Amino acid sequence: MRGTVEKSLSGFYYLRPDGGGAVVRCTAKGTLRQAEFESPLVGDRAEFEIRGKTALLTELLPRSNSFIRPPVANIGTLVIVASAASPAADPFLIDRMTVQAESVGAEPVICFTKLDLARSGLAETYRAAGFQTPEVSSETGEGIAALAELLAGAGVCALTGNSGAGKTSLLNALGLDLPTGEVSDRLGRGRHTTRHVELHTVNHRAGTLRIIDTPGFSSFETVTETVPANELAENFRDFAPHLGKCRYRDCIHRAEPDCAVTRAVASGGIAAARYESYLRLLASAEEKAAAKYR
Ligand SMILES: Nc1nc2c(ncn2[C@@H]2O[C@H](COP(=O)(O)OP(=O)(O)OP(=O)(O)O)[C@@H](O)[C@H]2O)c(=O)[nH]1
Ligand SMILES: [Mg+2]
Ligand SMILES: [Zn+2]
Repeated sequence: MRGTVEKSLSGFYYLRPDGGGAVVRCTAKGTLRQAEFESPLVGDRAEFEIRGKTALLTELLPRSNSFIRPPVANIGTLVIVASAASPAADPFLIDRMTVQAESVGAEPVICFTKLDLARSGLAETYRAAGFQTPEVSSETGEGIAALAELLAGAGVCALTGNSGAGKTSLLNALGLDLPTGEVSDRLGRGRHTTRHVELHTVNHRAGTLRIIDTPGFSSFETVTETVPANELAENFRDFAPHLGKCRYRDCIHRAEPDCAVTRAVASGGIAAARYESYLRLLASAEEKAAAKYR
């Protein structure tokens, strides 16, 4: 039988059989458990067998993509959730996530929450960069129907972003009833309310939504995946109109003369903050590559 991993907890994988039916709790075949890179992720498609009272996940089907943080697979849309109020959104975190998503062929959508409290100036920046930027309030419901429309045709979606940004609240606004947590007044940080990754199905007027909720990042965490330096620029969609127009074919768009990207930054065609994120990611990719030879 085949199904989709909806949750993984304490060594068990919870699979929803294709065609519906109750979730089946499986253990994984020994070889799957041992090889770290092969361990099942939420969103994975898998074969399983029911043997008497127990069920066994026997094989993972090929993935269309996967992420390390959050640990999910087969993602159509990565919804980067950013608060317009507290906790303050971190543009560098947003940019890192857009690059991760673009590099594995998932569509990044940047969703700004807490619209009832404030409007994020970042929405315009990201819209201009070519992203969908739904602005919503889970409190008043503003923008939620439009978000549902956007996500209904978007494959399996995964929510990511800071703790307290309002990921779980979005699912509740779409019709679920999950626990959420306050943001600390003093530090403006979330409380890490969501503790595990789980694929939820929401039956909405707009269609059936399949959305993975994930534990939020803390404010200082770094993403572990690195896109190689020479592939970074192609994962900034706002750079696309300018690529291939630099003097040097292998231009890294930093200090080279006659660079179309830095020219676009100077003329406002590329947002300075996006370019700054590019330079930071470039430096860390180079550092990581150099560390390999030490
Ligand atoms: N006013 C307002 N508050 C919101 C909104 N969305 C979320 N909140 C509040 O923000 C706090 C954090 O929301 P959660 O949904 O738990 O945040 P999360 O991103 O799931 O956080 P983690 O599970 O820790 O990663 C809660 O107190 C919510 O009530 C919103 O649109 N408006
Ligand atoms: Mg949560
Ligand atoms: Zn260049």
